[in-house]
Amino acid sequence: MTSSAPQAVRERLRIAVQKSGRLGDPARALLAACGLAWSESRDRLYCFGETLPIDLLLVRDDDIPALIAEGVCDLGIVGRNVLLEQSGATTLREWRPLGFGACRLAVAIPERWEWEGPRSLSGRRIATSYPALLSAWLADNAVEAQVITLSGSVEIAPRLGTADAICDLVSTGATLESNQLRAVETILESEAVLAGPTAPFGDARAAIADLLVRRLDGVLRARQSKLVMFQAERGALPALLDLLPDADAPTVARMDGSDRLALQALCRGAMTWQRLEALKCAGADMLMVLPIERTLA
Ligand code: PRT
Ligand code: ZN
Repeated sequence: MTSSAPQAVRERLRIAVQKSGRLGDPARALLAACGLAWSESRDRLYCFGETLPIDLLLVRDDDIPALIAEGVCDLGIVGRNVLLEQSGATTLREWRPLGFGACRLAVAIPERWEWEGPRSLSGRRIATSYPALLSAWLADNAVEAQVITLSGSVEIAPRLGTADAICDLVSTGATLESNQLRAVETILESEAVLAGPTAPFGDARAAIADLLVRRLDGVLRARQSKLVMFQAERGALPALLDLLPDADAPTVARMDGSDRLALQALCRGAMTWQRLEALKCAGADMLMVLPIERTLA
């Protein structure tokens, strides 16, 4: 890999996306929500952007950091775990967390082990597909252990006797449980991210990337937000606003000919039944929670 490859001047942006696997479909759905549509090449590896000059290259997730570093692609959608494992001190950075593909990279040990903190791993063999992240964590914790790199089926290594513990991705924890392992330390909280170069683009791609990131921010904000609307007596307002600490600049209007107010606010936190009931108790009436289709800041 050469990170110093000369950057070709390009007028279209090329994004690397996982072809199949966990991140492929949600990544394409997210880009489609940003207004992108494509026609696919016959081998279905290249998608030509029809609505914007943004094309997709469909690849294995492990290849994405190198494709960006080599300038083959301009941006990529990849797990933070893969980006950090491969990017070390190179020219890539995380541009945006994307809110899907959440998991954590965790150290897990056999259920029967006593755990007394990272030093319990001293002199042990730890199987992982993330040797760089694990080695850095071991060094940070001043633990000397043997890192065994495996490309898959990491969780069965302790049962096979090829390792004492593992360091792997966990989401529900079901895989660990079915292999009689338990997670004891989280090394990294991960999710899908938009990855790109640290240096700005020096040509037409800069404006296209700006437009894409602005739309992405709008879609992500809309996905996280709900519009909350209700009516209340003026006197109840301070208590109601205290219950909406995540509200973006609430709009308060006086209703004609009365001391009642109509309020609407864009809230980023979850609008649970408990929260609505608390608002009701504090004097909110005619409560409504609406999904947001789109935002543009
Ligand atoms: O073919 P390609 O190389 O492109 O795909 P891949 O098989 O290498 O990757 P894929 O599709 O499995 O994962 C892509 C990305 O999804 C990862 O890099 C993570 O960023 C993210 N992700 C989120 C996960 C998980 N959740 C996850 N649970 N990746 C893998 N797992 C595996 C984990 O390795 C373990 O085997 O699922 C198992 C644990 O799941 P639970 O639910 O039992 O805890
Ligand atoms: Zn992979």
